[in-house]
Amino acid sequence: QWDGIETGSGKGVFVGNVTIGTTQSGSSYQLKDGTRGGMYTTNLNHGTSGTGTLYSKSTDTWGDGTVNNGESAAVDAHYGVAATWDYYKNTFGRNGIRNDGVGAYSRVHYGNNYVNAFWDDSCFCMTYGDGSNNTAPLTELDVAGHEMSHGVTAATANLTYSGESGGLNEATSDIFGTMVEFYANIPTDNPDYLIGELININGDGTPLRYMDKPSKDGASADYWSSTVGNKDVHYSSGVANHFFYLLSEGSGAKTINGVNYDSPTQGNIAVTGIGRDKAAAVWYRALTTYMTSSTNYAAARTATEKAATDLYGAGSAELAAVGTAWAGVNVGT
Ligand code: ASN
Ligand code: ZN
Ligand code: CA
Repeated sequence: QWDGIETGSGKGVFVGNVTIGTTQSGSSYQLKDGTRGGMYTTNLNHGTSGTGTLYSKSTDTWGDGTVNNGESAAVDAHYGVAATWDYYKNTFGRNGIRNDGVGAYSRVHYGNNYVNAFWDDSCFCMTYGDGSNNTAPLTELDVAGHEMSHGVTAATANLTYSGESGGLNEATSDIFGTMVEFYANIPTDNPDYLIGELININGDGTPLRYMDKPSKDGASADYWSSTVGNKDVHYSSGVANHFFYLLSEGSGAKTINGVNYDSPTQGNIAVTGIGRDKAAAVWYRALTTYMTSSTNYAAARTATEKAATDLYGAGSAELAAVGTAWAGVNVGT
């Protein structure tokens, strides 16, 4: 499954036991992948600026799965970049975030009690906080895929990060973060349509976001309305996350990998799913071919319909499903 030369052995907080791409330099080993654009992982050691210190040690064994061992979060981050690289490469032939063969690097242990992770185009890097009390790192796989996908969006449609285009930008990250999780399919992270289900960010075991029915988080929109663009981009994203779930899996109740979903639709329209791989192919083509910085929900419908026509044909069931799924979230033409 993996493209890299996995020489190191690691145990992450969330990924568990994994092999990771490392580099031998003299008598030491570095958390630097020999392939995948040379991506590497550094330790900010609670600082908030700079490149951080490249992880380096005398053995090629990293982390022990506990948060007390700072290498464990680094293993998660390092694995997350590899999984995201491989997903885009093997699914779409995309050669890195910018499709230029350059690997992004990751910084872990940002600041103190920092409950977030973020992508930054200016350093072409991604960064993870350690969460509350510095004991709950944000280094879950769908978060890694989410953040790196912000880089893909910036390099393609460049959806403006406010209003409806901002919701589409955020949803694009949730969609591909989720696809990375399904692609990796590791035993410690059962793939699902939930975002951040392992990091316990709410302190009560609930995920950060739900794609089948986004309003379950108490704030996200299930359906388009003329005011949805006034919401925070992490809530206006709900419309597109919901669209993606419906297009993949269809409306109504369903159990996938032991997780129960129940996806409603506007006016109870019945949506038949086309599967997540086809849905992701439609979104990726729309993102990289038709969406622009100012794309709103109505234009996203048009973009995905063009993409589905390109991929599956003008008379295809896939194209019809795209229209029905958008209708199901109240996005007309
Ligand atoms: N983790 C957040 C996100 O990727 C950071 C932000 O607010 N941009 O959406
Ligand atoms: Zn985001
Ligand atoms: Ca997830």
